[in-house]
Amino acid sequence: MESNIRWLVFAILISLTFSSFVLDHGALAESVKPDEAKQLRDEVRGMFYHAFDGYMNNAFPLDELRPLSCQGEDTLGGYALTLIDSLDTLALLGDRERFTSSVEWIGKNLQFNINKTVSVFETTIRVLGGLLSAHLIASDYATGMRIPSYNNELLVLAEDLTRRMLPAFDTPTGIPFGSVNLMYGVDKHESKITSTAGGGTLSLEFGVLSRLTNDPVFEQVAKNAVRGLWARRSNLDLVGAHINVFTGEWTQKDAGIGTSIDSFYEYLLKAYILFGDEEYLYIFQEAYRSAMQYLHKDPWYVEVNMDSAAIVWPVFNSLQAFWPGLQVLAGDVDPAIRTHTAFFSVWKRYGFTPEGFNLATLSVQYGQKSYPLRPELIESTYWLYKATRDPRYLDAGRDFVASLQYGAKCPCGYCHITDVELHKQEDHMESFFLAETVKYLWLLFDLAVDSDNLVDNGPYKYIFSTEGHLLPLTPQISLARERCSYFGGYCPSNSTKLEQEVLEEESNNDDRSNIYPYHESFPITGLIKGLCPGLTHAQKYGLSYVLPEKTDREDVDEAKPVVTSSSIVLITDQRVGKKPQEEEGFTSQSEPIMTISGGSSNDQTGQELTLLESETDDQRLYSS
Ligand code: DMJ
Repeated sequence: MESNIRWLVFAILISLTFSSFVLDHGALAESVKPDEAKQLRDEVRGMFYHAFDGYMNNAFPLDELRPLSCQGEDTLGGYALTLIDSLDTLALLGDRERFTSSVEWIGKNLQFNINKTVSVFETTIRVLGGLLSAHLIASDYATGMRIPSYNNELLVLAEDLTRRMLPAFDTPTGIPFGSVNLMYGVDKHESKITSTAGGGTLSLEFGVLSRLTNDPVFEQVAKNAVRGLWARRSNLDLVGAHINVFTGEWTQKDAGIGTSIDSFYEYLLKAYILFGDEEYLYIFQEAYRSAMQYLHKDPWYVEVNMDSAAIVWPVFNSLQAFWPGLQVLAGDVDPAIRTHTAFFSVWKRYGFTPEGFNLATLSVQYGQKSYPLRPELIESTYWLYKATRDPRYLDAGRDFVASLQYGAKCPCGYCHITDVELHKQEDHMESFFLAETVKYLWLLFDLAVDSDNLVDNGPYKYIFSTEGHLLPLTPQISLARERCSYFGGYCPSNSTKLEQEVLEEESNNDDRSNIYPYHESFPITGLIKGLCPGLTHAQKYGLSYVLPEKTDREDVDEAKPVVTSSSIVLITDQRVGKKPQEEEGFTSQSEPIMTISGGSSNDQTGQELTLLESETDDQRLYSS
């Protein structure tokens, strides 16, 4: 009973705060008009060059810029990281001159035969992804940015780099070590603990490399790592945050959509869209459904124990903010809109999003006060604007620009904010500021102006890697080209139909009560251009979903898999709306290690909310 009350209080507090934030938001000035959107786009371009030139003049060829002191620092491998991460943004901005000179410099000067131990995850998403996307642009007439003298130098580098990372995958689980030495392989003292995002966010880059080199090994090891992680999911279809790559035991059992896990979900869906590999889709659908069941406290998301679903961290963390963008890609737009509004309310409150915002105390989470120029909320804003064309997303964009210009701009670039309450600047600029943050901002406003850019009006549909790198659905890469995707771009042009027409046909043709409601209630005009006609949802995706009869936990294994189509798979119990007992409060059998007392200005209850977990906040590993 007491736990029920606690849960209720928690929910009421969140929704009260949420509505007051929304009211604040409603008090905004006039909406962004086309002229202002153009000005903002140009301002964002100026932001890019302030930071890029600052890096080139003061830090290059070191990895990253120290924008306050106008110096550089090696932070990853000592290989001009920020330049590599910026390449496709240069191309997107149409800067042929700098794109060409940068590609040429990298082709001539970069080498990976170096005695450096690097993160497999960071190296993959920032360096390998940066090289591959630039290669695909520089080598292709259709992009309008082909470099005549280019001779696959970046692809050669990408392959060399990835081969140097392969020793990391030599583990009993297939899940790679977190770090590898580029010259000597994995050090014998290397930690065997890695994050789920670290092991499960390699499939796009490794898959593209396989398709460009005709060597399947890269794609195979990355997929094997995903299988290794997914095979160890809990009975609730949740994954934890950290795992031992040798024993396969979870060393951190907090499940969530943010820190340490985020891009694991992202790459499941994107790997399916890019490669047409249905195994990724099936895993995504199960993982997504479970996330929405256990982690989603509409409109927020919490972290729960992966086995019991008991809430352990009622905290918004800034890495979660990519999720609404992913939901747009998945076609689940309604919850994305609500969640974006909630997350943006945190930005409005502080002018930036802190790394953590506690939903129980409604304050910045202790030890998580900084804003390191992250792109996630801006990325989701772009996707939601693309999907809905609702001008409120442009207004949000204007707020992002204002905060960055007034709060983060510093002499040679943009500074991290160490404390969102005090707006204190720190002398560091992560390379993803140029790879992602500025890129998504520019794309947002360009979409409002004329969308005449490579992504929105180019020769291919593009998938963004988790570092914002552009990976095109070209015939060479995408085996999905014959199928219909949410992009609708692969339907023969004379056979596309409006979403609504397809839905109507489907509802006439089959019993949709058993089908996962992917296509229901789209308030979308921008993203989904058309779907191939005449196919049911099941035919399009080669699978059907059947709700099992039994819903008790003990019965789950018996309930899955249910094979219902000739071409494969599954699905299990949906148990929609049913919460496990422990989720209703913050109680469990283990000893509490931290308590948060009520009494913040927004918490009128004085209730004590107890957080449970075996690691404190500060002890947790974070992915970038
Ligand atoms: C980037 O390196 C990537 O977006 C990654 O997926 C998460 N962390 C940073 C941005 O916040």
